[in-house]
Amino acid sequence: MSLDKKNSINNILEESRIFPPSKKFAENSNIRSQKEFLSLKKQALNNPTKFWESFAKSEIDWFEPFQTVLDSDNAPFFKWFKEGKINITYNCLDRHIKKGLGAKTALIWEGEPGDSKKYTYEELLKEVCKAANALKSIGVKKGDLVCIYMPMIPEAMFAMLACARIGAPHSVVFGGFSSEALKDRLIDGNARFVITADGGFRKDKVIELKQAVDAAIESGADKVVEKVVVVQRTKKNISMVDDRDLWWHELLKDQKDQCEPEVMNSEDRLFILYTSGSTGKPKGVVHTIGGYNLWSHLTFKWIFDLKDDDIYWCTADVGWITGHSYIVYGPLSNGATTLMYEGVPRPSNLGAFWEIVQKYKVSIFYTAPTAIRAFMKSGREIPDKYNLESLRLLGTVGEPINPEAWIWYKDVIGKNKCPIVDTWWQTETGGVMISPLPGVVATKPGSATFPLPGIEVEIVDKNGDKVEENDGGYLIIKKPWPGMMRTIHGNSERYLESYWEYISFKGEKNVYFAGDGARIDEDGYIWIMGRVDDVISVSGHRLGTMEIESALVSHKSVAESAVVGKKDDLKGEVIVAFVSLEKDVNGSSELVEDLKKHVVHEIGIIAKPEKIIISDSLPKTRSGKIMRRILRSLAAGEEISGDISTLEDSSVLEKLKELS
Ligand code: 7RM
Repeated sequence: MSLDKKNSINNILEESRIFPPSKKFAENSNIRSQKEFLSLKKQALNNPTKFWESFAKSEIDWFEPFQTVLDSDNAPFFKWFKEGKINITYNCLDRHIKKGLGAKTALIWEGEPGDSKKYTYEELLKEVCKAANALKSIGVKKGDLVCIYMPMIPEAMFAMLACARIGAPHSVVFGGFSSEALKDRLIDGNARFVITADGGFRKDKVIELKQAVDAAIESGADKVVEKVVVVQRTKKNISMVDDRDLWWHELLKDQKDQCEPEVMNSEDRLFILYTSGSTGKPKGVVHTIGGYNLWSHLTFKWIFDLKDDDIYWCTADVGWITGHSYIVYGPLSNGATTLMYEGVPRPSNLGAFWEIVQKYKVSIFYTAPTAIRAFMKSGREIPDKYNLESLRLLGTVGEPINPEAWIWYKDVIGKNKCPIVDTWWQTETGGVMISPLPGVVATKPGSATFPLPGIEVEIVDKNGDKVEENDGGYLIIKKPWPGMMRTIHGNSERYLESYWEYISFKGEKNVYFAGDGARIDEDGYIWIMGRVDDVISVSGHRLGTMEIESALVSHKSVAESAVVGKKDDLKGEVIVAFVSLEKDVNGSSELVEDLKKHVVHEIGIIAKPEKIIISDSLPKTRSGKIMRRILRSLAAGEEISGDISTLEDSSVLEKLKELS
């Protein structure tokens, strides 16, 4: 791991402009004074137990109260609110209805070919209960893992909440992952049930989800999967396997629309979500109910400054953590109106986003920098055609945002009246950790600003020593927080190694290492510099270089491979792969295409390499380690700097320079 490759990013993010919230926004915001903000921070610092206890009691409903706020006995396997009895769907649905909000719109759904639907809280609860009863009827029991592999349709939300209603943890797999990737996740999680669709509409194409489920089951997941429930979306022809496959609509038809929420323990699992790390296969990040409910709820409320009549839209897919926390659980737990859109930005539909904002009078809009850069590239003429007056707050997530894109977003979309919240967090953190509170914090373009109350962040070197102001270092989190991951499914050793043992922190144990580099400037603002491990981010999607390398090496013609990220104006990073071939295999452009296809088959379209460079050999140290630093420079077209004395055979370099 090294921080030097990130220096270039650091330079781009040198930025001194500062934007305080407008008077109008600040006056009406939920947390509006610096004093209030600082007082929250101070309370959290002085007495964290009391701080979390009071929010857990005031914001979340419990069937039975907790006694212990935080149990650190087996740290870093922390437990939160451990005696508490809870069901997150009660907090997301029933309690709002009891307060008379049953007729409020919970979900607005905008489908890709132009269809749309709305569900009130009452209607949503009924759908969830029917689905919950349907799952019970096919044998799903408390504790069973249910895999959800679906397009962005309301049933994806119903399915997640139905699982949570009956205490069956879900494992949502993004619809862009291939059957191979799905198979690995089904087997790793031991998922007995799959909920999918006959297809999904994406980028003018139909994605064949059911076929992928069939292929995953045929190629090995048959040893875990028993039943497959299929939502009808595209009405394309698919085959149904007797005794295994069931249509969602047939299964739900005669179900009762009432289902008592299962009384769960706070520390029971709510879901597993797979994410990429620097080594090995993707990790199944485990989140449990009580802490995650509080954290997704509270962060949503703080950061998006929620008002009763807000129309909130997060453009993520429910297959990612952003969709879990900020399309489903955070907004619903707060009784908000959340919008779900089936489409993703692409050249032919960039206007669709602003049409949706105009049509539904969206007031809070949350998206990724990669989308903003795509909007920016296609010109302001497109958004300028629409009425965006309803917007009052804008957010970004997923990768560092470059100041140009930030300013464009603020000006062209936000008409310079909307604050921007740049939110830093991870699958592992459950919810946002670093972000401005929009009514209080003056923002700097490209900085996620400050940690939220209760979150203690520091930037340190490898030994755990605090680095100097403006120096890059490792971002660590010094105290546990309710929304934190609990472990990696089936691999607690990896949980310890990846997050808790990497930095030897002076004097303190249980310091969480996020995998990101960052610096803190002279005003205390945090600037995220990107991953410091072998994780690359393509359009904000996390991919491990190891995963892609394994996919390449599993091709019969490939002997060895090394994958690096290359900076890209639109996508943040793109994938460049260097491969050497098996003896007697010759490189050709057909082979390169075939290798790209192979990676798409093994992982999914999001992992398709932009470029594959075939070479006789790869640059290695004398001890046989591939020198990725050199490959990164080659991919970027930069001069090779730094020490190359450990390189075993320097002639490799010359050859590679010609090829890249
Ligand atoms: C929410 C999400 C996590 C990684 C994280 C960072 C990067 C996320 C920001 C960011 C700079 C941000 N979860 N990241 N948000 N970098 N500024 N505001 O993306 O698990 O898929 O990815 O994403 O590197 O470690 S994730």
